[in-house]
Amino acid sequence: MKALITGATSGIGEAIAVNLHELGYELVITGRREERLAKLVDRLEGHRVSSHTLDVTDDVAISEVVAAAGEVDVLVNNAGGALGLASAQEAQLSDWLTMIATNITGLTVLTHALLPQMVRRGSGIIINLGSVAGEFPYPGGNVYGATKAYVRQFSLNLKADLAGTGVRVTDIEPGMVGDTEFSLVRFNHDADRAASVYDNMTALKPADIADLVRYIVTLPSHVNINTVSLMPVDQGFGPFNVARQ
Ligand code: NDP
Ligand code: 8X3
Repeated sequence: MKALITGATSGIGEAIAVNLHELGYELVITGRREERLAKLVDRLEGHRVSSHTLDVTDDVAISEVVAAAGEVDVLVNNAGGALGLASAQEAQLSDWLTMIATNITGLTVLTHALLPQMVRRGSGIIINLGSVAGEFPYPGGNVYGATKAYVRQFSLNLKADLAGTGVRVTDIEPGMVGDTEFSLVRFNHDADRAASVYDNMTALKPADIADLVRYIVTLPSHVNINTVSLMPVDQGFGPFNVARQ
């Protein structure tokens, strides 16, 4: 069995790679940072692992990696993230466009490229990383949350089209996951601000998401988990904000 994972250079993607490797999967790990990929290959002792530097916003690079990967049983569309927490009226357009290109277009192009072989084989699992931000709005979540709402609905619509093909699709929607670079990237590498997001609370860990992936891929082939929403016990839902005069 072979799994292709995007964004395997840190956080959730890396943990999923380690977990699937332990399960005996052959891996195709990808990400933009070559030295991180090399480190992960070393950690996995190079056993049944190939790595490709891949920016998911590059369509040509996606087709090259898909051609090199061969038959893929599990696609984990994990690459993505948030840029900034500014209100819509103050956000940078370039941040919005990058999130759309990565979280939406990259995931969509890669899925389109791998679907035909899965349908031909009559098997395959696509696991997308959505977020609770795709379901619940919060101030500053604007385009990030919207990209994850796309991931959720795209996953469900894929499932609708793929009924009867044997191909399965799951959208995993986590809340706060610590020990990742998510907040570091969101806050433009301001380490103190990123760390403060997880102050005095216990966030989910990348391994929690990887354990969920392990569960999903080991289910009998007639079972499809459509969506999974999970949060730290310490996280809840915000109140509506009210602008008072
Ligand atoms: P990290 O920042 O630790 O990991 C993000 C990964 O995405 C990195 O491996 C990064 O690799 C990769 N990536 C980013 N942009 C690109 C790109 N253009 N092309 C290829 N790879 C890219 O954060 P997480 O592990 O937390 O995030 C993983 C996923 O989980 C994301 O989709 C995120 O939105 C989602 N998520 C995270 C939550 C959290 O609280 N941490 C909660 C809910 C969802 P590189 O820079 O090497 O390319
Ligand atoms: C990341 C989770 O709650 O920080 O997708 O938006 S949250």
